[in-house]
Amino acid sequence: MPANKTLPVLWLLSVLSTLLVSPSLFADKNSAEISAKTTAKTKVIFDTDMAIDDWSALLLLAKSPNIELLSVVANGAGETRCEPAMRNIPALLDLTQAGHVEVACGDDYPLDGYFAFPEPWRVQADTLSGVTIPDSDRPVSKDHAVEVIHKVLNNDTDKVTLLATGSLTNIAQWLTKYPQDKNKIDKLVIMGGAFDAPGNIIVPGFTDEHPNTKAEWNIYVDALAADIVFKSGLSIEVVGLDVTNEVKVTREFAQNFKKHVQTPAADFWDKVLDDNDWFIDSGEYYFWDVLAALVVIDPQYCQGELAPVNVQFDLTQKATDWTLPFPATTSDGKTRQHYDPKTFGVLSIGGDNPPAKICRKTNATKAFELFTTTMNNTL
Ligand SMILES: [Ca+2]
Repeated sequence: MPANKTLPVLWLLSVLSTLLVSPSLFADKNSAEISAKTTAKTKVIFDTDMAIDDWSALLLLAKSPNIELLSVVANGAGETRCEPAMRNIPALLDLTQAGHVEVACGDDYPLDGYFAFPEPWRVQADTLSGVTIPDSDRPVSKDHAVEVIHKVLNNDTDKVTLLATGSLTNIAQWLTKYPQDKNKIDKLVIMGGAFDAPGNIIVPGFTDEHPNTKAEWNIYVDALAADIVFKSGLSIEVVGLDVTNEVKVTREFAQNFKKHVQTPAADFWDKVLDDNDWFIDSGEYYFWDVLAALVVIDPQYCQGELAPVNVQFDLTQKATDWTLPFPATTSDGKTRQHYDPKTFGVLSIGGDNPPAKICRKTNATKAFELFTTTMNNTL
């Protein structure tokens, strides 16, 4: 009996002496934990309007070793329309090694107002800029994007990052219908808005006479949705024109990218760049959505400050010149209203909304490098 009692004591002494002479055991355990944390993938729901810059953001997310892409949703209020988006998203995913991704679409029109992207841009978005890729057999959900966002969030125990690179229509509708889901969100990264930088609504050859000099397109097409989002209390990071102006797509970048092409995703993107050489030469093409995706992949790409963001929208009695054949009622059954195009969707710092992080600076050189290497990885 005495011998048996001494065994645990001896074992404890042995363990203690091992630990005392082997501090590396602690170090190894700690570094293993740190390694596990740093290699944990960020789970992402991507809300996109599937225009030229969204395609590269989608491929980048799907190919990033740091990202687990849970869902990709679109709507018809942004640049693309639902039907082509539901064809193009699965087809682009097939150019990557992505596993199952929930794909769905939402409403065809913004929450309110009568504003839309110029029709030629929408045609280009719907047709992948004329670059053909095979159709996919991946399933597409028949459910509304809002229901799919809710389902995906509730199927997962981890917190999820939202990335929105189109109108905020889906996100606003989801927040309104399922406010209890907010605690499942790590953060929402938005490509949209302009603060000190000029807006981008006036585009030569398309919208020359437009009176709005301050808004950015994603906020402009559905400012009521943006207002709901900025009031929500979600942790928000805003990748607006102030910071995306640092990541202009140049001919030098396109030529360098071409030299590195070695995957189907990169090959597709190289063809898109070839077809858009006029856009690159115009000096008006920036990595808007790509930078927002990079902020999701690595927060260092957003350096900025916290501030409340106010969204402007002013009712008017005058029907706008840009009135399209929108339905007279909104999706929640109210009469669709007219707003002043001059001020619609203008963001400003101030007001009572919870603070959001405004991205002001990034590392453009590293951003382009990481984009090129990720698009060409063969993981
Ligand atoms: Ca977009």
